[in-house]
This record gives sequence, structure tokens and C-alpha cells, in this order.
Amino acid sequence: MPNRNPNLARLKAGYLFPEIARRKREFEASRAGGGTPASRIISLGVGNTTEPILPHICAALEEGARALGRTETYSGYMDEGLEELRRRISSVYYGGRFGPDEIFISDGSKCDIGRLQVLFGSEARVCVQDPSYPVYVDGSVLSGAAAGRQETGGGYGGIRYLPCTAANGYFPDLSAIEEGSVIYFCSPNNPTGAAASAEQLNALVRQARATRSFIVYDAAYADYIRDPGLPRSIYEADGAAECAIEVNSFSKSAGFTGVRLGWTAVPHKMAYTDGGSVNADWARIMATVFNGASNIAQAGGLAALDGEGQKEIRALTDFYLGNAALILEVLRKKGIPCMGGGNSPYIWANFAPEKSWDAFSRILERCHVVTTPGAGFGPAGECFIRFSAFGHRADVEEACGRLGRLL
Ligand code: PL4
Repeated sequence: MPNRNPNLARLKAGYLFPEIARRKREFEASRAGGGTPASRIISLGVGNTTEPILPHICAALEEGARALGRTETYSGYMDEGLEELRRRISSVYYGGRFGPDEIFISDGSKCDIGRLQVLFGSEARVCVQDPSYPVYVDGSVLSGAAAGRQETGGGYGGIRYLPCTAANGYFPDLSAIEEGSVIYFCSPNNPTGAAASAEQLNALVRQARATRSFIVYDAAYADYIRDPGLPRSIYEADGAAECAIEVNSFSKSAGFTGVRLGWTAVPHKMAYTDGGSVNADWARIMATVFNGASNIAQAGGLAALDGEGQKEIRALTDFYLGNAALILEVLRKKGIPCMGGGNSPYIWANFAPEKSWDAFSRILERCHVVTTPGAGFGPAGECFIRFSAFGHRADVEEACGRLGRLL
């Protein structure tokens, strides 16, 4: 029988979010036998949208489904995605600077992050913000990036962690980036909520170019940016089109977490050391391992990018930011140092010296509120808790009341 892929053995522990769900189930089971009437568990844990898709975008999804039921409007595989959708993405997010063949439609940004490592192979030097969304590290480990290289400090078997802490304003020391690295960078950041400034992104791009590195920029929360001075895309930095891929999605902006639609921008200007085109390789990979996003989802995506759709995105993200403000307020009243929330749906709260999983358990047991332990996002997340602002308003208010009384 075949051997197990050794990269699977290199993964540390289970994937974060199923582990949280497991601990929640365990807690529910433990109190079920206790006989004490218990309040409902509320989740401020996983970043999963809760509010209905707004009417204009939802009507387009409905029409997209109906179109499949008529001969004259039926469509099958749409491997590369609707050209009009790719044009609108370029226009709305990138000022029209990219042609449709530089925008690749996908079934969500996580899926593309998982596929992107194929571009760089197992020899890639990977840098990640610490803390960061676990898929950058786990996806790289699965692709073998951690297999062939010795740890050179602060890393995870060849993956270099760039600490982002209060001491450095949640922006990493870029001098740690080695020649020829693949740098995963997320802004507004999950989990810290920090949104990088224009100066910071310019510095990141300068360093990437100086070290002949590539940036994989995750802009999944760009639509939460409210500060008009903050960049919404890596391509606002000079020279980024030569060194940066950007992933984004409709998940957190339009509520498409279950619909599944995203995109990746891969500019023609990006070239490897040997001059080969990154765009051509990405087109080849996508043509080989991906069969296109759902036609229905793309109909919804088109609507999300017109005037009415953009208003709905603004309203939906405003709603979640309203939740974030409530959570921030109660934590600050409790004297817990925290950040994020203003340009992001996440609040990053410092419970030091209490360890993350201990704080997670204490909040679950006392308040019946599920959170996400910061240690799950990397070593620099230890002693932090991430609160997600995705939830119905009544639930968030109830959770905030409990945090205020019981924490
Ligand atoms: C739980 C920085 C959430 N099961 O929906 P997608 O694939 O377009 O977006 C996924 C994604 C991409 N980039 C960043 C993200 O934070 C997310 C979603 N993260 C969270 O709570 O951190 C949902 C996590 C989901 C998962 O594993 O992704």
C-alpha cells in the first residue's frame, strides 16, 4: 500500500477551527449531565457570516439559478470565470489597472491560498506574519515547504514567523525576510485587526523587491476598511504589480461564505528569477486543478459589484463593524487591552499572563461564549483571544452583557 505523504506528519496538531468546535461540544456534553439550567452558548469564535444576503445581490443569485433552468440561458463549465465579472473586479478593486486575464475567479480565497503554493514548490522559503490565518502555514507545510530546510530561528521547520506585536505596532521587522521568499501578508489582519498604512505597504513592497521575494497579499477584509487613508489593496504600493499576488473574496463583504466566490489577481508583470511568467503558470495550474466557480455565485458577484451591490456591501460590513464596536467597548470597560475592530471584524484582546486556551476555557465556562484562542494563530498569539464580530446583533449584545458581568 502507498506510504503516507510525510508532509501530513509535519502538521502540528489539528486544524484550529475544528478543535474549537470539538472543545465546545465537549463543554456542552459536560454540562448536559450537570442538571444546572445553562444559558445558550453564543459564538464569537469562527469568522462565519450570519446575516442574510441583501436583496439586490440575493435576487441576482436567484436569477442565476433560474437561468440554468432555461435552454436559452443555460450555461455549463465556465472555467475562467465570466469576463464581465473579471472586468468589474479590476474596475472596483484595482482602478481598472488589470486586464481580465490577470484576474482569476475562484471558489474563495482559502481555496486559492491552498493552491498557490504549487507555484513555488517545496523549496520555497515562506514568511508569515505571526500571528496569522493558519492556512498560510498549514498549506505551506502540506506542500512540503517545511520539509527540506533547517529552521533558522523563529520558524516552524523552515517557515519563518515575523512577529507582529504591540511592541512593533503589529507590523513585522522586514529585515528578517530572506532572499527569494514567499511572504504571506494579510491586511486588515486576521486575527489582530491591524490594517497596514500606505507607508508600511510601500516598505513591504520595497523589501520584497530588494530580496527578490513575492508577496501573497490576503485582502479578504478590505471592505471593512473605514479609515480613508488606509490602502485597500497591495497594488496601491509602488511596484507591487512586479512582486505581489492578491487574493480576495465575496465571503466577508457580501456574505458569500457558503456561496463560495473569490478571486486572485496575478499581474502579467510578475516574473520568476528565470524570467518565466507567474501569470501563465497560475493559468496552467487553475486550468488543471480547478473547474471554475459556480455560475450562480458569479451572477451574484456581478450584482455585488454594481452600484446597488456596493451599497449593500457597505451596509453589511457596517453592521458587523457595529458588533465589533460593542465588543470593543465591553472589553475596554473591563480593562482588557485590545485592538482591531475599527477597520476589521476582529478584536484582538490581551489576557496575559493567562494562556490563550485557559482564557478560552474560562470565557466558555463562565460566560458561555465561544472565542478563538490567539495561540492558534502562531506563537506571538499566546495569551491573546480573538473575538469575531460575526453574529446576530441580539446575540452579540447578550454575549457582551455576559462578558461585562461575568468575566
Ligand atoms: C473558518 C484572512 C475565518 N472554515 O471564504 P474564503 O475562502 O474566501 O475566505 C477564507 C479566509 C481567507 N483569508 C482570511 C480569512 O480570515 C478567511 C476566513 N477565516 C476565521 O475565522 O478566521 C473563517 C475560518 C473556515 C476556514 O478555515 O477558513
